[in-house]
Amino acid sequence: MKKTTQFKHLLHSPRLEFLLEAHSGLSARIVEEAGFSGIWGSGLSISAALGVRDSNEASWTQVLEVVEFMSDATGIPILLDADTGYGNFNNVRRLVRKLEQRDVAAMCIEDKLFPKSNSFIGERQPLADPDEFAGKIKAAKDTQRDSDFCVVARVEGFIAGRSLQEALQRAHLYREAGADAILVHSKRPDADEILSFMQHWDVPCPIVIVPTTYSGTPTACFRQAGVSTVIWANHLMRSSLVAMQRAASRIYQEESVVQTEPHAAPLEEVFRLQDAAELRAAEKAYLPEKRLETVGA
Ligand code: SPV
Ligand code: MG
Repeated sequence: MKKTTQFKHLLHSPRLEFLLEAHSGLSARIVEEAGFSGIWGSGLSISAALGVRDSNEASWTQVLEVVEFMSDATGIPILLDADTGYGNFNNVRRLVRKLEQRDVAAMCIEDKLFPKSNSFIGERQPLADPDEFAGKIKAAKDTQRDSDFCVVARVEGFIAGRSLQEALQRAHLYREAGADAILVHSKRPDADEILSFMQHWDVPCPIVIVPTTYSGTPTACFRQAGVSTVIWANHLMRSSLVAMQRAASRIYQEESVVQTEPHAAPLEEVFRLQDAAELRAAEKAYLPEKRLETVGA
């Protein structure tokens, strides 16, 4: 099944679905192997892995390069966090074309201003004019060639300290503009904003949430509230960060890798994740006999 169709089914499945963050080809493959049916191409994690801030410091083509590696490495759909769409409706149109060419199933755009800031930094971030943002959604939907490509519209009203009423109004407007799903974001330590939004959301349009600050809320609450999809947005990047810091400091202090070795993945595991076996087989099929010895096949 096409990745776009897989993602559309995921959004509309009667079960609560889960996406896990990835930020590279390797981490994307790890998400797929763990059993997830989809990947969140996190702007925060991709930026962090590139060593820059989540403020559009990585250009959109640099993000595209990363997501292309992720897409090539996996068979499950990717929802790319495309921030504000990297410009106006015209930039969004070009982005949709490029994502479709790279077999990225869906994109999420948020109603903030370019250059954006991460939602957990600062207070009262400026929001986009809702009508202008709705125009971006319409432009994206009019541009896609594959009818199953999905556009998720992200409402940042709660992040900017706006009311439930405004969040709902924006969500309705974006839905009418053609959004396939609405992502409602919140940075409260509890799920109150999300659950009250869900109580008032009476449209058959899937709702996606990102329980990072309210991760203590039992998942069953989201299921009960009728949420479509949960995004675990940054947990591979943050877990790998801790593991790398530990390893780096230990190796530095001990001037040796002996103690670290047992905690590191064996090289065979790295080769397996890279699918080195496929290359060995291809070499046997395509290289002349006399070259096989030199490549070790
Ligand atoms: C991301 O993962 O980049 C997100 C989610 O947009 S958040 O960091 O919560 O804004
Ligand atoms: Mg982001």
